Amino acid sequence: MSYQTIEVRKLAPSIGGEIFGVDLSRPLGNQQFQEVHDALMDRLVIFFRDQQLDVEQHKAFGRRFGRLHVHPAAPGVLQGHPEIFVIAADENSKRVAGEDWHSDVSCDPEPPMGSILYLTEIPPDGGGDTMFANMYQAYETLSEPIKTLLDGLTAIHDGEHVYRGRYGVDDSGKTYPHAEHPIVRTHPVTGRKCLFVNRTFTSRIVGLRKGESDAILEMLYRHVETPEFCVRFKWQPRSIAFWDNRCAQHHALWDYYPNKRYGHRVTVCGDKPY
Ligand SMILES: O=C(O)CCC(=O)C(=O)O
Repeated sequence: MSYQTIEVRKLAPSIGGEIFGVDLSRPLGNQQFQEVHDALMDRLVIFFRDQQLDVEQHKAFGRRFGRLHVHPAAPGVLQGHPEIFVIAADENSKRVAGEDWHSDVSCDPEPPMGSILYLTEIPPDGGGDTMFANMYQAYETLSEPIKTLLDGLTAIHDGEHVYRGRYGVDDSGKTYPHAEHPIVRTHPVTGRKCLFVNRTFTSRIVGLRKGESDAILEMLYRHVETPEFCVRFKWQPRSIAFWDNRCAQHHALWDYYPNKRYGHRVTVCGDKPY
């Protein structure tokens, strides 16, 4: 990849790039937008430092990539901004978002293409890193017999066990999304195949006995977490991470309790996986 308007520094061999030369509070010109998009396609997750964004500027950056997604379960806590998903933890938290490996809201029939997280408050003693894993590499490093087994299989992704009661609001009578997706999906931009099951949302493989499904999913979840597929991002106040949910999974480390960590996420809608 060669870039004219930005600089991209790799953070790990196969995933993660830190982007320099962009001020995300201003509208991106067409060439810079294209280069940021290319960097995301190439690195799967891209990072920006020292950005100063208000909520409207954050949403405007997200809209450059597509329609904004409204979370199916989290109550919009920023008045007038249902597209802002608040990421917050402090001494009263019982859990935090993304504590296990996942691809965002994969239980949606059309799961989000990407997520743009902007953190403004970081735990003072360190911690709160986010890990990202490359799902192209996860697929490509499976043995041929396992690839053959998985190609053509689908799995159910369920929101019910993740979201029911989670946000402390009365959700009786509410239904949460669930969807059936191919276990191996094709990225609509790069055309490459990637593994698309995750520990948080995927509940079973269609057509297999429960024991078979559980065993294969556990094997795949462990494979996804292979350290060589990962990059680990250390946040600073006003850093941004923008990840492609179609080909990367992530895991937020909660090793900083009872300290505070705070930010906003804008999520870009995606398409039905194929
Ligand atoms: O807090 C983080 O670093 C990521 C949280 C998360 O998993 C998410 O926004 O999907």
